[in-house]
Amino acid sequence: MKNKIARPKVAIVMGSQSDYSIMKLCEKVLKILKIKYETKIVSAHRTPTRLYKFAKTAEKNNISIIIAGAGGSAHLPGMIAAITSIPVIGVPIESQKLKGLDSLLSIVQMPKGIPVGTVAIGKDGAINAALFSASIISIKDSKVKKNLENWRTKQTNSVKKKPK
Ligand code: RP5
Repeated sequence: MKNKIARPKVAIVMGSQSDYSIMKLCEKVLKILKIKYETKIVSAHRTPTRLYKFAKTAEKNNISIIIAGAGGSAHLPGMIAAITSIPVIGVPIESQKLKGLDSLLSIVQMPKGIPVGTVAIGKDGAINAALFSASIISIKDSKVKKNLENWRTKQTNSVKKKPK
């Protein structure tokens, strides 16, 4: 009997409920591309035990990629990456006072040894984090590759030749 290989799953995590209006764009894109995902609030400073348990069990729970959105000092993606070797993509959330520059620098400036892939601040970053996950999954999953290629073709076709 053949062993059933589990489809790759993405975990979308965020530091606070207030990040969800941005992070739900990851869900939207993954849904379109037919990629399995789970979504959780995991805060590095408010729920450190939850963070540790999540990162420690991610591999056992068949998570292939983790997208972590955080704002302000934004240590969530780096902390998760320190606990698991599953690839982590950080989405800098736009903060009120510094407009997300704080989040961006916190996530992108990981010292050598523990990498975190970093995308743009806010909505663009959330969408690109999901698309980037799809690209990584596409290496081994031909269905996702096809879905991603279709998505790109649609995008190309939606660009008009002349402005109105
Ligand atoms: C971070 O603090 C979260 O990722 C969020 O972006 C920011 C503000 O959180 P709230 O005060 O809105 O809960 O942990």
